[in-house]
Amino acid sequence: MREALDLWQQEAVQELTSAQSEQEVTQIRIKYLGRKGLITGALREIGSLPPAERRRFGQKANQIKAFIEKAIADRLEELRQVKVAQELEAAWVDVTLPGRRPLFGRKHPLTQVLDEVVTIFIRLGFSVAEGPEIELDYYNFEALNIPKDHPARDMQDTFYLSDEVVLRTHTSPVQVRVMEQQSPPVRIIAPGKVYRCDADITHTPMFHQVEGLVVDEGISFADLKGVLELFVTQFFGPETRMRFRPSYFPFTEPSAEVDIQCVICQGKGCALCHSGWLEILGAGMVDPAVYSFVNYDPERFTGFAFGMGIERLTMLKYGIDNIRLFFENDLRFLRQF
Ligand code: 2NM
Repeated sequence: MREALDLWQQEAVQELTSAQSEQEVTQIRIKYLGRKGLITGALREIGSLPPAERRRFGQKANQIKAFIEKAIADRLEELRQVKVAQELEAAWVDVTLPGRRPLFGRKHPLTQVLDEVVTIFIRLGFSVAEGPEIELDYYNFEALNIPKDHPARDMQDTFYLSDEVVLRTHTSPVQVRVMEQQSPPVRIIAPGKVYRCDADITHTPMFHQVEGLVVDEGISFADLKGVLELFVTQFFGPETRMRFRPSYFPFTEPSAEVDIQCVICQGKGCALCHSGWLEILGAGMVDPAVYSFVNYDPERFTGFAFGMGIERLTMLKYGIDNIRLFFENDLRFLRQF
């Protein structure tokens, strides 16, 4: 019996050494220390031994029981450490690798230029006004002194949604709406999308405009020239020359088209400008006929207005030769701004 105990101890140690999992260790525990286990059975047999041997045998069996319990606990701890080491190895990360750079977005070049234009006029004391892109014929044409038979109303240029409703062809109707709502002094710009029914090398059916309007007592053409001079020198640079050519708009009188000296050839004449000058905006003194639609007193108030296309301005500033690039969303183009 006592030899058997020694043997079980040796066997238990060997089995634990080769056990590779918690479950295998549990089987070994059951085999030796479970309710029907070998050591448990031996302890239960004590009563059948001669009284003189009971004490020594009991001590011996309990020693071996304690030894196997400790061996089991040690093996479990070893297996746990092996498992942790394997998990750490599997989750290994090289923290010295360079990170993956996130893709950074940026504002569209048209938005950048629109924001820049708006900022310049805000610093000059203008406020920003907005209005609907789907507009009544009345605000888009009628109140701007554009008569029914004017070529600007032609089906070719205007997206008509119904007899009375159009996609606005300029942002001037925003200014009419503001004048209808408030009396002078008015000092506003109206930036936004406008729509014209044409598409060729230089035109897209949707483009962006900024228009400006100043109405007060004593506003003159000199004020218009001063404001536009400040705008042009801030937007294109302090050396930029500017010139006015007489023109015609139904809503201004007198009217002018404004050129800047060519940004490419500085006025010598090149493939872009031919003449040395580039047209950048239209302007004029608001026609008294417009005031009659918004109930302004034309004897008391005068004002100027101007309008420019953001696509054209952006193309001139950055030397872009094709307006479609703005609408293709090719990142190789957009990332350059
Ligand atoms: C332009 C050129 C000249 C203009 C006129 C008005 C209004 F509402 F006051 F009558 N707004 N914008 C105007 C004048 C626009 O764009 C080339």
